[in-house]
Amino acid sequence: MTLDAEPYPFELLPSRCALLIIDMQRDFLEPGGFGEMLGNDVSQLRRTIEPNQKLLATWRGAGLTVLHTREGHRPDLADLPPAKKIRGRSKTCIGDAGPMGRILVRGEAGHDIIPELYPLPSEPVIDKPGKGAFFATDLHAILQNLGITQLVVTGVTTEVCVNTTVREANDRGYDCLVPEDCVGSYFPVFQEMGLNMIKAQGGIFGWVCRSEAILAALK
Ligand code: TIU
Repeated sequence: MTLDAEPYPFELLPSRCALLIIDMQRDFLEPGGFGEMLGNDVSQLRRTIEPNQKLLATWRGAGLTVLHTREGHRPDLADLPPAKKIRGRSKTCIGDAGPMGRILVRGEAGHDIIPELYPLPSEPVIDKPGKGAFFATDLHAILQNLGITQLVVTGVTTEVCVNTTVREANDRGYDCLVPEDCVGSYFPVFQEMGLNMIKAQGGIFGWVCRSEAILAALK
């Protein structure tokens, strides 16, 4: 299956390709969460919900592999680096009480995935303490066990957790395809540059496409 993509067409191998949805969590997408606490406009991310829903439904319908990630920490915060905790000099920080429970703490309402994209029980959920999905997680082992060599990476935010994960995946030998309408940034200029950085220099980190190209290929 050949898909329209930049910098050149992407050869999709469905049985070897997983959909990896990054951090579509209430803390990042809903008012009152961690994202808004950092001073961000969450409405910038919400436009990605509908395209992700369509892609997820089609991907599930084709019987292909889906994985989800969540950024967050143990309730005892033992995996929270002090540098991450104090960065930003905010009055409220990770682990403190917020409007949706303790901010970015596993098990709290704000840490969970938004209902629109909620994982099925059969879909692995990777809890990650960092921005990249490979750092301090079992993601690489799970992908290897499944025979996955390609990733369609979606979610938020484009320049932070999506870019970090794509770079980590690329160094581990995965081909990454990023549908631009399914990733979002709080900052329009970072959205554009975050995608440019992936596809520049002959696809130095991977490919960028529209989700319609993937939907068309799977039909
Ligand atoms: N702040 C920001 O843009 N992102 C994060 O903190 N985490 C993710 O991107 N998931």
